[in-house]
Amino acid sequence: MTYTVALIPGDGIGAEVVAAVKPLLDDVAEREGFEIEYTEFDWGSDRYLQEGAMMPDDGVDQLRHYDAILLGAVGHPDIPDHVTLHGLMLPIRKELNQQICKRPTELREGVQSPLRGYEGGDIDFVVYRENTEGEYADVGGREHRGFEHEVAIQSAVFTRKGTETVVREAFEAAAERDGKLTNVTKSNAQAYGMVLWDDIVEEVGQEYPEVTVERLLVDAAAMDFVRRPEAFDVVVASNLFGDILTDLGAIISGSMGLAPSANLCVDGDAPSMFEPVHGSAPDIQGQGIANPLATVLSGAMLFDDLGEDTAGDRLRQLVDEQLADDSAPRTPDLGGDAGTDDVIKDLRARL
Ligand code: GGG
Repeated sequence: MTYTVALIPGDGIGAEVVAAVKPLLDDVAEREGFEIEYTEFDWGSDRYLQEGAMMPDDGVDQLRHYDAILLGAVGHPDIPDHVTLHGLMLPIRKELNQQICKRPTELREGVQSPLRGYEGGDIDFVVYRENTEGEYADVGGREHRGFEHEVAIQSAVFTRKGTETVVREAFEAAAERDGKLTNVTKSNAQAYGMVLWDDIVEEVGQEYPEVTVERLLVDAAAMDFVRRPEAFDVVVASNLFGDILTDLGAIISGSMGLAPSANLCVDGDAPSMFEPVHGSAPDIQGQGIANPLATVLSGAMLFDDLGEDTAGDRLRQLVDEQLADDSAPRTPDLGGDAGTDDVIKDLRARL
């Protein structure tokens, strides 16, 4: 079996980790009896600086026929962040109907959390983030630029279909896991979209009597991620809140360098996209010290999505073995002094 994967290394350390991880994915695929045929796309900020666009006009259409997409990161110190995000990552998610973003949050054995008293296994939840609308819908405007009466309007869009899609997926996950769903909104202050969201959680919840639903305002949720992270099982949140909470989740689980994500196409007629949660990190770009494990774990989610679960499990097992081994190489974000390539070399040797 040969799968086609569109590879978008992107910017900064995104390109570094994708290049490092690719041979490991090939090794695991070969062992499990399948092959990956990559097509690399040099889209991103360098292209923007030369040609004025992060990707070609028909970029998203070029991706449609692949089995999956692996993305590194976007972001460049000389380009405003909204330009890079809206020029590449957000249109791919939106136009390929990747309505669900799944972000597992685990404190793994051998990894130290900045939270006192927490050890490997103590934090283990998954965040389902609405991924194509909400606060990231490209709706709004800016008038009277530079004048005293300048005004900008940024609208959040919550559709019944989009909200129900992610909420249902989160209930399904909760029913399969520990039976607890935390619904995060700010419906005391945002009386339209977020109240619709809460209503939908209540409606869909009727179909899952085995799932206990907890409602938290996002400020309380942020506090509880730090105060009692062990209490979470499945979390469902809007685009913005899910984005913020999963960075917090990554840090309490040891490092941004360990957090994977999957942007899942819900209607099955376009590929899903897998990417580390971290960005392009220009502060460490070019030093060869970026942690590649978030991309390895994103690769594991990509394998799961292709139906190659054994290969996905093998990758997760390799990462777990490495992190549990005191003498294994670790990048500086995990307190070590090893480089990106050392970590991958060690994983390949373990295989
Ligand atoms: N690896 C993905 C990446 O570049 N993340 C940076 C970022 O700003 N992400 C925002 C988002 O996931 O919506």
